[in-house]
Amino acid sequence: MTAHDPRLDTLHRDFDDHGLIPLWTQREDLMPTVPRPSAVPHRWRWKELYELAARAGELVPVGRGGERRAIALANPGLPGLPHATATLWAAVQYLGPREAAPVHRHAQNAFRFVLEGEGVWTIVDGDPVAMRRGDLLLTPGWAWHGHHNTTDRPMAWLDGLDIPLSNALNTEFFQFGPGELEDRSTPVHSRGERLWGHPGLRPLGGETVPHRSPLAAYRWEHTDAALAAQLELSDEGHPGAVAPGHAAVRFANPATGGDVLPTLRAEMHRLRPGTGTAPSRESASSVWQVFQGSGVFHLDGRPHEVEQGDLVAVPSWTEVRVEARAELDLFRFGDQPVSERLHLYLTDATNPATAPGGNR
Ligand code: GTQ
Ligand code: FE2
Repeated sequence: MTAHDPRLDTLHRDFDDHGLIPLWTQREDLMPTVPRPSAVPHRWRWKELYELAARAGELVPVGRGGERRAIALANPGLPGLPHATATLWAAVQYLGPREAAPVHRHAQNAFRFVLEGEGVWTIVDGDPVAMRRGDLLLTPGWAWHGHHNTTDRPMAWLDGLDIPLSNALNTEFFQFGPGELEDRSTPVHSRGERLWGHPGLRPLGGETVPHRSPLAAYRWEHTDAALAAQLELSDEGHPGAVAPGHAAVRFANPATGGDVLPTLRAEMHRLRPGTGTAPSRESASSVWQVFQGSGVFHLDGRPHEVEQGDLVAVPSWTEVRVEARAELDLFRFGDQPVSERLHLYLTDATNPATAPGGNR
């Protein structure tokens, strides 16, 4: 068999006619030596996002059918798709004064992270959960949820979901709830927080399912205090921070210590001004949002300046290095629980293919 044998062209055409594709023409794309995502590293400016969301607020009603005034980050490497990375949905959701988003539920896992504002309650399986600046709010798969704005000001926040993953696996299920939100009460603390929101204390009567955090809200005052304490301890010479000047926490299911959602990990990082992270890669994708401060994301060596609210997509195996200009608080979420649980999670330090005697 030679490359010039005309029978080879005929064979390839016949493959095509029979719904077949040979490995040898596509091996490098199908099975690259390291992940080569179509999604690209990218930054979105919060200022621009917010302004566009506000315009949608004037023109687009929230209601049954469309369900949410949510505008997704669309990765330029995935043209036409509302995907931030191959697996992650990240959107700005905008709710005008006194507006309500109808109750529904779906198999996809969701959370909200609040950059600014307050006065919206999200009702998760009948438990009203206040949304305030710096809070992480969970909506696990199949939980009923609707949101309502109790104020005369609009509010916008970040939604994170595993929609693209669910699309890839074709595991999408969705159900409408009653049109009207049944409970418009506005408690400061949700029932889940009253039961589970006390550090180190597990309620003896608390019922849980292992894959679902019983806590729907992670409050900024706790996250902030945890990060501040890590930095203080590290100043005093004690271990605990990731590195000098770099504190970080993972949001955890208080019943299991595991990730907050089966498919999504969430973290908060604090970097002192002038500090930076070591460059790293992993076989998982993330989206970062600047909660406060400013800095630079170096993504595969290219610098992207960021300020408050800006969002950054980091596809699998992108090299990331973060530098803080002003003290930098960063929210991050990613699909790490998926690759970890499937034993597919590698970093540049643990990639066996870089061992001697392997790849050229
Ligand atoms: O708030 O329920 O950004 O169902 C995408 C899908 C938000 C939500 C999104 C959703 C929601
Ligand atoms: Fe939803």
